Amino acid sequence: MTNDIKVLNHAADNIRILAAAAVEKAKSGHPGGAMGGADFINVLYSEYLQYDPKNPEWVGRDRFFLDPGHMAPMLYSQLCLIGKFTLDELAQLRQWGSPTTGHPEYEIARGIENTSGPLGQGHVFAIGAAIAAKFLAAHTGNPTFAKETIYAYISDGGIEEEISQGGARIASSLGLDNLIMFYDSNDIQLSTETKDVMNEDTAAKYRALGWYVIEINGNDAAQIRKAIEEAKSVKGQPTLIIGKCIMGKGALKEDGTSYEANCKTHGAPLGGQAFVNTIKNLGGDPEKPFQIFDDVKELYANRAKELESIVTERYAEENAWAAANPDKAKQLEEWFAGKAPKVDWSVVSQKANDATRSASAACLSALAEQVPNMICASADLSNSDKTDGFLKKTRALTKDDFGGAFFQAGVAELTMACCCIGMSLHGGVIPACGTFFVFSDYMKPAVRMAALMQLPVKFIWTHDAFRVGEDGPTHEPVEQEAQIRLMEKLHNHAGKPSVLVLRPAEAKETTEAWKLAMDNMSTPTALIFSRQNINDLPEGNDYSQVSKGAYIVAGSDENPDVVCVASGSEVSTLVSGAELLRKDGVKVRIVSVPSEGLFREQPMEYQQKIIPVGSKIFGMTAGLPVNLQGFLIGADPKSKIWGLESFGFSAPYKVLDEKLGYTAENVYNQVKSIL
Ligand SMILES: Cc1ncc(C[n+]2csc(CCOP(=O)(O)OP(=O)(O)O)c2C)c(N)n1
Ligand SMILES: [Mg+2]
Repeated sequence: MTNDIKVLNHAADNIRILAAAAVEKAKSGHPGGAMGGADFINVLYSEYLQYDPKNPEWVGRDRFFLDPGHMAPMLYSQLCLIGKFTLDELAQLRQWGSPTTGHPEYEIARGIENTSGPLGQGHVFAIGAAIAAKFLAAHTGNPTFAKETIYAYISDGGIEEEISQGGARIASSLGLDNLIMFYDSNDIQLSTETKDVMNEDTAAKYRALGWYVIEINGNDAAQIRKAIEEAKSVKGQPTLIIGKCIMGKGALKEDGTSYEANCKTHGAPLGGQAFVNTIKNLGGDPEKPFQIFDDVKELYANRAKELESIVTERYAEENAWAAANPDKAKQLEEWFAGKAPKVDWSVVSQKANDATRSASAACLSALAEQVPNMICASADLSNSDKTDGFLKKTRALTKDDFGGAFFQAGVAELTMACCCIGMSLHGGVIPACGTFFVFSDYMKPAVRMAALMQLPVKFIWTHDAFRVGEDGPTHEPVEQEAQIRLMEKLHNHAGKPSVLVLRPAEAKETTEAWKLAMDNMSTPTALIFSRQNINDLPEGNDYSQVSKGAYIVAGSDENPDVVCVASGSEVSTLVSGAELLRKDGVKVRIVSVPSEGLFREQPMEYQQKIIPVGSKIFGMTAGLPVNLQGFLIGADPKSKIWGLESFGFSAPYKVLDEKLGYTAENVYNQVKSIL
């Protein structure tokens, strides 16, 4: 329906009033951007965004991703107009226990697909969601996914963040014509104006990247409407609508002069008389600003009716498809239920003494065959991070063919991670992505967001230690494991370690680690694998114990003189060191710890059984000693950890093992020194 522009403007003013009032009441927040963007969000929600007011989880809905999460007051105010939040809740912005938090992450029941606190990530989440929609359209044939539009809202900050380059490249190369991004170009940022920091031609930049670009006045409802219409008809390209917006539109200062286009309105309440003047100027009541105007109520009541008939039609199409494809329909339901997939792991056979990255490839190969909604990605390292185990069983996603399941992300680790997060936010798919462990540094901000949002993205990191020595210190992870293991110590709001971090000791442990990763649908999982071959653990090892995070390796002695602790390939170094120690009559227990976080979740009784209080501990890690220092609590004071305390060195890995003390002989010497 085409609404009267006057009513649309009134509704946008209503959003401006609500956003400014919520920030004023909270005494903190961001009114300026929210007031400038109100016209776009209002036209989108009153005329275009397709969703089911009665069924927020509807799989075929359009999705709106707000990259500048600081503009949440705009989104909350809009969501008040469609009944997802009450005005009372809006008035509780940013307060303890209130549903209207600062920078909300996601809450689909309330109509929040995502807002990003860290600028830049949010619009790339949208790009990931658009990939997921294309994937589901191709893999299910359900016509609803081809009708979905993913809307992203980006601001100056997001355009400036480097990730926008990666996101724009991917959206273009995959021809994401289901993606419409609105750029709120208001020339103002937090502490500067855009002219102080950029002189690019953003329209030309996106055109050069292969986008369809439309430039409009972002506060003009008629132009916004026309631009969205045009964008929806574009085929084969994503669209960027650049809207010149006025920061703090309608705002007045204390003295009644214009408060528009002023940095000060970015992140602080308008304040006192300025607030009063502004609300009056926008047609509101400064005494009672939390109100919805009658004509605005009517505008959205009409839209609700319209949506009813839109979704009735869409459900009819979906039902016809489901009737013709009952098996696929059942499968689709399971995919969106977020349940762990059923996998027959018995088909995975591991080669003796293999590198864990190759063992991971064997698992990925089985997953490609058995988990039809899994998408695996690599940042241009598939043959090295061994995600090619997956790729060999499918094909890469391309602009013209989303029938494959491998996402070639190019060399852009943060972008890749954010795309995977966006896929997960969309729902219906299980994303995984791989690169070298040292480049996890490029991905941390996204891992943190996945952890905070409890999204089951699988991060595959290979080349786990200094044993990539020939490439030199730049490529040798040292502190990365300690960093990522901090995420195991950081608990999510459900009380669980926010990331499950697994570094298996050898090939068969790798299968167990992948099992745990696939079963874990409530947090991200990090899988850390070796480049080099590793000797298998002794015969008779009980691999079912891997799920406890730490366990006693087969061949360990009763009543040990020393408990040796490690993860990854250092476990096999301990095993060979133990052979030397036993020749001297030393009794050794070896504990493999793929995940200390998981171990600490076990009952105290179990923890005590594996590592009794007062034990003499010798730990060995190719990372910082802090990786294992938790095991020294309550241990014999002579206990020690052998770790790496500097950057790596350039040399073949076997030489580095010798030079840095990762040998059976050094295990022998170190243990002897503490007995
Ligand atoms: C990655 C990241 N860096 C810095 C910030 C802090 N920050 C929040 S908003 C902002 C300025 C953003 O300006 P713009 O995107 O133009 O928003 P507007 O001022 O127009 O509302 C900054 C630096 C952030 N949220 N995320
Ligand atoms: Mg701005």
